[in-house]
Amino acid sequence: MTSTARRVLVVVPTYNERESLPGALERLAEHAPDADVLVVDDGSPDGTADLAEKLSEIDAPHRGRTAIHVLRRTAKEGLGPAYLAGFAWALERGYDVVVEMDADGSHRAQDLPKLLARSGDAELVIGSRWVKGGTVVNWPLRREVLSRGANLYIRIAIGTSIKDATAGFRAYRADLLRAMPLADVSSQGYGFQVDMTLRARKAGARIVEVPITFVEREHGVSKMSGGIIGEALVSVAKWGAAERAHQVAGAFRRVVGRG
Ligand SMILES: Nc1nc2c(ncn2[C@@H]2O[C@H](COP(=O)(O)OP(=O)(O)O)[C@@H](O)[C@H]2O)c(=O)[nH]1
Ligand SMILES: [Mg+2]
Repeated sequence: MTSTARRVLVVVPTYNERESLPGALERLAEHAPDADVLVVDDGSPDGTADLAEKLSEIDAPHRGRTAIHVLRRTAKEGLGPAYLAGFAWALERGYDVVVEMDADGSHRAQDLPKLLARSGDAELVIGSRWVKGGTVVNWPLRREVLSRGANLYIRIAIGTSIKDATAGFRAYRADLLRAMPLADVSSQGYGFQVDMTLRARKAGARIVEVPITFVEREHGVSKMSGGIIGEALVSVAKWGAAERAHQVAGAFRRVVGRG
């Protein structure tokens, strides 16, 4: 069989996304009718999980074979733990490809086939705003400057050529997730994405970026705080220093001929 027979799970973390979720799921069913969806909700007070469960019972016109599952978590613990729970759920059920995708419409379902097409030859495919052909719609200049600046800082600090390491629209091959140590991932938000990128690199993964169009949400509010940005920047400095120390130690061992 060709790669189209792979089983794909799209993990969609939600916190108060009642207004955005129905459209996001509808577009997913339309553009990726063979993928299943797992909504991972952290006890949204607005009833997002109940709504997701209702939607899973409706026969949407485009849904095809798509199943919508809901994983209810009791407390808001942040994006990282929600994704880790979603990955574990996917691996237990034998999915071949696991996608990260926001519920707020920022990640367009019509870009997903592009990501999935590349996941045949790359273990991690990043939907990138900052490679040629990638773009952002409805972002104020200061957000663009912040994201581009943060990614430049990451490139320099950890020595990577990846242009959008904070991106949250990704396709992981399950074999990569199985090979990555995930038990000690404690980072949140943007830091989680960078952390996962570094871990994928360490696991020897082929990582590619494909250009996407990122559309700022129309409904609801961002859950990312200044604290989450700060956490990411501090973590990157730490990881960068550790990488450098590792490289220096390696060079030293080569020079003195030990190992
Ligand atoms: N389950 C869960 N989802 C979250 C949490 N924080 C954010 N999300 C979801 O993660 C996605 C991205 O968050 P968002 O606030 O849009 O971040 P931004 O696009 O970087 O401003 C959205 O689908 C949110 O609902 C959380 O603590 N738990
Ligand atoms: Mg968003």
